[in-house]
Amino acid sequence: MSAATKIAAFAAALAVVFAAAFGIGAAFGPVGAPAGHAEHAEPAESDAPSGQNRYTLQLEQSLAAAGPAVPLRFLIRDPSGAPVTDYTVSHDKELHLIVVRRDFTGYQHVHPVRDSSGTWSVPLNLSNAGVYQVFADFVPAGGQPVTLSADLHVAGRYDPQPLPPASTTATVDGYTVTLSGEPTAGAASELVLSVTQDGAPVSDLQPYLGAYGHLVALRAEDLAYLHVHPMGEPGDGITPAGPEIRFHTAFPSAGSYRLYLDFKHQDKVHTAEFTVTVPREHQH
Ligand SMILES: [Cu+2]
Repeated sequence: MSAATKIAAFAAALAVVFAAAFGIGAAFGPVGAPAGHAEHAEPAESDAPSGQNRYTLQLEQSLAAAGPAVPLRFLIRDPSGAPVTDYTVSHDKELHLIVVRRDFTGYQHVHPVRDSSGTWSVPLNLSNAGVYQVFADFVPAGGQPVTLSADLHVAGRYDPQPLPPASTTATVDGYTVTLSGEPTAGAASELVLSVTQDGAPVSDLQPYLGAYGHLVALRAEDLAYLHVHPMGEPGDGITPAGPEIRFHTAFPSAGSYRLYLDFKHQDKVHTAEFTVTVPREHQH
């Protein structure tokens, strides 16, 4: 299995975590806006309820040569500047790394390994040149969830792709995934993703990092990273193993978003991708 398909979880697993994050969703909003963009150059710490702007993501190298397994190394520094070596496991992992090229292609959700000094490393599939955004999603021990991002520049000829048009169906590896729900700007939205294989509903999804599906949403305008939380978890007695997977998210604004659903079936992880348009006004 390639690094590109070693995709995994990022959202909060426990109902209590879900409840807490959901409750502050409106204030929490998108996170991980690119550092260095002028409009984000002066993050107001008081605006970050989790204090996440006081942590930093430091890539060892922000330039890389293209290749199918390019080693990436990085540190997470705490507000004092020290490398973070103590994390709270979320969805079976201390840290989830989401990597996507700025044109929303080349999506990867991987799990780096950490050494005792706090340096994380993971190979990335950077076969295609361009600027990638790297999101580190983690929970420092005793703290709130944090998502940080950094740019990774891959040298070579860049052939940017347009954002695919909005669609409620996606196909991947012989599966068709259908999206329903009413994405609403500035309010909680329930999204339902339904998985079929060769036209038949899939009702034997496998738990993957504590859930039947993991959904990452990125805002098309600025790659703001949205937290999306699965509803229910395997083994809770009420959450079915498909074909429907339900999520809660709060889209902060109208516009287009790119969604990436990871699900596991027959021992393989697949990623279905959607473009979603959140209408400017919601009709009640
Ligand atoms: Cu993950």
